[in-house]
Amino acid sequence: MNLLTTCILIAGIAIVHSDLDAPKTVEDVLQRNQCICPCKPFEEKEYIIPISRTSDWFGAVAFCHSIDMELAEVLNDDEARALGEVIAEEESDSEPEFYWIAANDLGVQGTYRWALTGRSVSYSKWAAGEPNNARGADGQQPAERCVAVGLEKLEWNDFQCTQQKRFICQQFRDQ
Ligand SMILES: [Ca+2]
Repeated sequence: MNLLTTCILIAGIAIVHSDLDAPKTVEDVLQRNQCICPCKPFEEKEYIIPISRTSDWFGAVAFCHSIDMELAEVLNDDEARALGEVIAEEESDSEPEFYWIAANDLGVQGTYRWALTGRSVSYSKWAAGEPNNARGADGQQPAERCVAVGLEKLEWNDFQCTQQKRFICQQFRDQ
């Protein structure tokens, strides 16, 4: 057997072996190539709460943009946990305190979307009885259309978008 034949034989064995060993499902691919899809989203996304600043919901969207961030989206349990950690680091002197996030139903009442992307809100952590689209005690106020996260239980509630609240911005780190 000359060298060329040996090389072809080895290459052939390698191909057959790699075929047998090839990933067969998306999960296989992701497990073998974790850099394709990081398992820890917070290696690439971070939340911040601008210090001592309150705003209505629209101002919160604008402020986050002004510092090259966007109002926070919370897409899954991992993100909810990370958001909770950022809120827990805050010192609060007023209770109960809420923080604006990007969810709103300004387009179609009852259909919640994320401000910037327009993606539907599929993951959510509504408090019991929320969202209630409340219109104030006299029933004459504009309906509640913008969502904030509560300091204590990290549950969501809808509020009138013109209320002044703290808010949370997000940004994606460069990979
Ligand atoms: Ca409400």
